[in-house]
Amino acid sequence: MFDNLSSRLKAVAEAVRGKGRLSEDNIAAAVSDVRRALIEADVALPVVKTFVAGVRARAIGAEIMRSLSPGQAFIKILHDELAATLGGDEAVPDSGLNLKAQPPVIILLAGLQGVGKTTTAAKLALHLQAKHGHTVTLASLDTRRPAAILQLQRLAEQVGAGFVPTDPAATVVAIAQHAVAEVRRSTADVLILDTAGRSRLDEELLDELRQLHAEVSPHETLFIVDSMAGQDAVNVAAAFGAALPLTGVILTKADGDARGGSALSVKTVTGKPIRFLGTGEELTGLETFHPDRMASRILGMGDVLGLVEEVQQKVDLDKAQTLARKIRKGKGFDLADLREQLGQMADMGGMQGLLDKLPLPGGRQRGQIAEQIDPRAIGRQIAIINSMTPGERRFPKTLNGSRKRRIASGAGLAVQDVNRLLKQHQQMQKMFKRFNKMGMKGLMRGLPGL
Ligand SMILES: Nc1nc2c(ncn2[C@@H]2O[C@H](COP(=O)(O)OP(=O)(O)O)[C@@H](O)[C@H]2O)c(=O)[nH]1
Ligand SMILES: [Mg+2]
Repeated sequence: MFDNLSSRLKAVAEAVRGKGRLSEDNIAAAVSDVRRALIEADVALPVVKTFVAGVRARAIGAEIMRSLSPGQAFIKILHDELAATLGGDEAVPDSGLNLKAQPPVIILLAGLQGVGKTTTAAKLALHLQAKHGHTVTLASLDTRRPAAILQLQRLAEQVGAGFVPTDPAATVVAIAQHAVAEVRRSTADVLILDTAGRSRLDEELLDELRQLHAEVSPHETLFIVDSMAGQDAVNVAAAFGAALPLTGVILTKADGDARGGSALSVKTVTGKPIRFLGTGEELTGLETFHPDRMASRILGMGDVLGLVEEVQQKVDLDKAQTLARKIRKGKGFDLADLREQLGQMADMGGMQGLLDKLPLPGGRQRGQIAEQIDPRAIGRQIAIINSMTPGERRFPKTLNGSRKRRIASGAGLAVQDVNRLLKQHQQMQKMFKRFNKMGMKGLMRGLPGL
């Protein structure tokens, strides 16, 4: 996702990091590299201008010249400017939507044809039902295409959401009002209205939406845009933004978007934050959008919180919490804990997707890490720990050469494998210690060294 933008900006950051001190000259060079990176990522020109001006103003300010580590300071500036451009720090509820209203809460989805409105309606229903305890009903206002109504009905069945049948002869407003009445009679508390799109912008569509909006007063009016539309998305977003009081944006097909230009442009153009990213055709492919975390991810600082969330969904929460508590209390992280972590990693599978969120440089190093989380390698590490006594797991420093040899042969491996595991464990211990002292920031700084 956004690989092109990400690798270009990471390269700029790397180059700056290498400089001991920043001068006005090398700041100017870095800023013009940033500009080029944004243009190549297909970011809208006015956004490029604002972004570059923001970076330059902050970089030239005393802030960076006086700082002890100008390279780090420049990366921080890039990060903050990215986060601001992607959406600023407006507080968004965990669910990604403002649903605190008298039910039924109505969510209207609008956008061009083929951008993923119908798919997103089902994804949202699944998200709200599975993670936030809502009961969702879907209704289709796409009266021109019977296939579109059927598509939504099938998706509703798949995600276990309610569905209000559409009378293709009725007006869009009448269908919506009927759906609202049906939902009032049901136990559902959220109604998602999927609308028709056109392949191109046209006034008739915008008029229909405007009227619909006025009649049903949705709580959330979300503009759905295809991430790969690049600069085109900007004009469409502006037109929808002018026609409808949008409350947010959902950027679909981010999984296939190497450039990232729409993500950076759409907030500025519509004035509304991205709320979700569509990240695949399957119905679980929806991510809540956090500007700050996305900025870190683009710069290769990792999305550690996103990672934690994802892992939480996949591993045993209790065990993770016990470990977190133990670490927080400063009770060390012994080899028995490591074995548990490794076991969970082996259970998780699909580690490749998680790699995206780790603060790693690309290329070779990423490949090496992918190798390290190879399930067979994890199995070997667990075998080593299994060959130790409980006392040795607790106090690995007590291991001498002959014990290491015995453990290695017990696990069917070489002494080097045992040493490598011990070293890795030491590094993790160090990292957790730093985490205790410095919180999340310390962890972020610790991870790239792993
Ligand atoms: N890769 C990918 N495909 C998507 C995503 N969202 C939707 N699609 C696909 O885009 C196509 C059009 O989606 P649809 O929901 O029918 O668009 P609509 O015309 O706006 O309702 C379908 O083939 C979807 O599977 C996404 O986030 N990632
Ligand atoms: Mg549709």
